[in-house]
Amino acid sequence: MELPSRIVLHTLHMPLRFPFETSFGRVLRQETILVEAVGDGVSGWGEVPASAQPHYSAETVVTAAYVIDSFLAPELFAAGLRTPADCPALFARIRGHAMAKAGLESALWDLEARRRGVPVARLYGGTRREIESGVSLGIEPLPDLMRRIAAFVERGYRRVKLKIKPGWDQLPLAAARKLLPDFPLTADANGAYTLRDAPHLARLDRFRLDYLEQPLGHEDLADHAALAKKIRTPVCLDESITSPDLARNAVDMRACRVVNIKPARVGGPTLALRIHDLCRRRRVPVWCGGLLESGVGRLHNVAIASLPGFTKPGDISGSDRYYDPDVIDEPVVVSGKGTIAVRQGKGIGAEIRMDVLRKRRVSRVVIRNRAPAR
Ligand code: OSB
Ligand code: MG
Repeated sequence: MELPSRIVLHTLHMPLRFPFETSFGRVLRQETILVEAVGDGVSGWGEVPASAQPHYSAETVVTAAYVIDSFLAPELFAAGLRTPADCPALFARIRGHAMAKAGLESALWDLEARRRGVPVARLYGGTRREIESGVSLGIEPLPDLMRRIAAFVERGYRRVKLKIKPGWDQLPLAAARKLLPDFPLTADANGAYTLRDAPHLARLDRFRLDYLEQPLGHEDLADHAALAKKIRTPVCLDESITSPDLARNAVDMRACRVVNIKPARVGGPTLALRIHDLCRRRRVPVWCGGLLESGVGRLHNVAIASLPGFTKPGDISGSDRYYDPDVIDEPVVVSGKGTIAVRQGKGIGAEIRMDVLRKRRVSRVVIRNRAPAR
């Protein structure tokens, strides 16, 4: 592909409509980077939903901006690419920094799709015209949580996930199961338990969760395999799956029976598709997770979730779950039957609201391609 002439990093502070609390902390504002790849007057957009603190992963918006500016963009401008699918090979010498790589690669996919006049979902190999939506609900007082669950189910959402931690698991799950006797329900511990908690986690089996997400630490693959033998609920991994190799190892050693694919966590769309493909060959269902993305990352996730192996509703909710206003001109909306349309317009299928971007922006870095035209 023709390289962009410049890359612009827009760091935004996006206030959340509601505080979001997980086993690792409570956030009131998401910090994210919108990556703009500009070529011939066309802008392609990607997102680095890294947040301010290295709690979910080691990255933050500051480390990601540094790595894109100092290593990834120079590598891209020096070597060029045939297609954005070459990004993982091009960036292989730079270790880690998956979200930084993902943001840059997705901006290139959007740029390429807009130049060709096709939806980015088509370039990713998407096959569905709509995806099933689900919602991830944070830790909050039980009455508020119950009201929120009821509201999302009422609006058509197809699956509800509750954040849990030691001391906050039986109670919310029992209440949710009582409210929704047969509804797809899941729980996410974000690594808050250890293998010693196996007998306790086995007592969650009675809630018939579709799966239990990341119960143990992100490095504890063998412990997850041991836990999986002690509980009936299928284990799903999130934080542990940082690459196709880890996904293959986790599945083959039976550490999990379900995989949460977050394109930002695994290093971008191409690696997400590779994990999708290897799980599909092994008949392991996958679903698309999120990291509180603004509309830009959200629309890339919708496009990726339109691939055939994404057989479970994931964490892709409407724009209004977190933000008002969102940075895209046509917010992501969930239909009354709980689906989100895969955009058929060019690229991600929306334009950026420059008024919102300017209002939320706290820094802007321009990285120019100074290499002679190739
Ligand atoms: O573990 O899936 C997670 C949000 C931030 C960090 C980690 C996680 C989450 C979510 C929400 O569960 C996902 C979303 O709605 O984007
Ligand atoms: Mg998770």
